[in-house]
Amino acid sequence: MTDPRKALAQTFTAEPLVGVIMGSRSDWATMQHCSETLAELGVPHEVRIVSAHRTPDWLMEYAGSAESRGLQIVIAAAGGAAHLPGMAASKTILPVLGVPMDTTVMNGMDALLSIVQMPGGIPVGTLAVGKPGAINAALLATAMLGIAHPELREALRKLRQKVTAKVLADLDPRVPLPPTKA
Ligand code: RP5
Repeated sequence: MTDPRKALAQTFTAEPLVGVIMGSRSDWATMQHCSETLAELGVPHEVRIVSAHRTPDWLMEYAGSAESRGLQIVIAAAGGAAHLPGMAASKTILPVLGVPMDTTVMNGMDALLSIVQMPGGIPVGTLAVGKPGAINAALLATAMLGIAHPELREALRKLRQKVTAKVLADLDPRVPLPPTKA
C-alpha cells in the first residue's frame, strides 16, 4: 500500500518558500487568512495539516526535511497544548513563527503561553492569537524573505501603502461607508 505521506509529498509542486502547518483542519478557518495574505503578496507557499500529538512521525519528517526541500520559513499554528511550533523548531534550523489558535474554552491563552514560553535555546517567534496572528505571520514572513528577495519586499511595501491609504481615505467614522457591491 502507498504511504499516504509519500503520495502527499509528490503534490509539493511549485517551489514553496514558506511552509504553513497547523495542528488540525479546524485551524484552517483562521489560517486561511495567513495563506490568503501570502498569496496576495506572491509568496510561494504550501499548506499542510501536521499534528504534534496525532502525527508525531509526520511532524518530524516534515520539519526535518523542510530546509532540504527549499523552505525558508515555517509558520506553525496550534491550539490547546500547542506543541507544534516548538517541536517543529526543534527539528529545523529555519525560523519558525508560531500562531496560537483560540480553539479551546481558554480562548487561546493556553496556546499563547505554550507557544511563547519556549525555553532558551530553541526560539519560536510568537504572533497574536487567532486571525490577527495568522495575517501578521504572513506579513512578518514576507518581511523576513524580503531581506533576500527584493520583489517580495516591494510587494510588502505596496500592501502597506494600500492599508495606509484605506485608513486615510476614511478618517471620519460618522460618515457612512458606501454600500459594497454584491
Ligand atoms: C490542536 O488542537 C489543533 O491545533 C487545534 O487547534 C486543536 C483542536 O483540534 P481538533 O480537536 O479540532 O482537531 O492540536
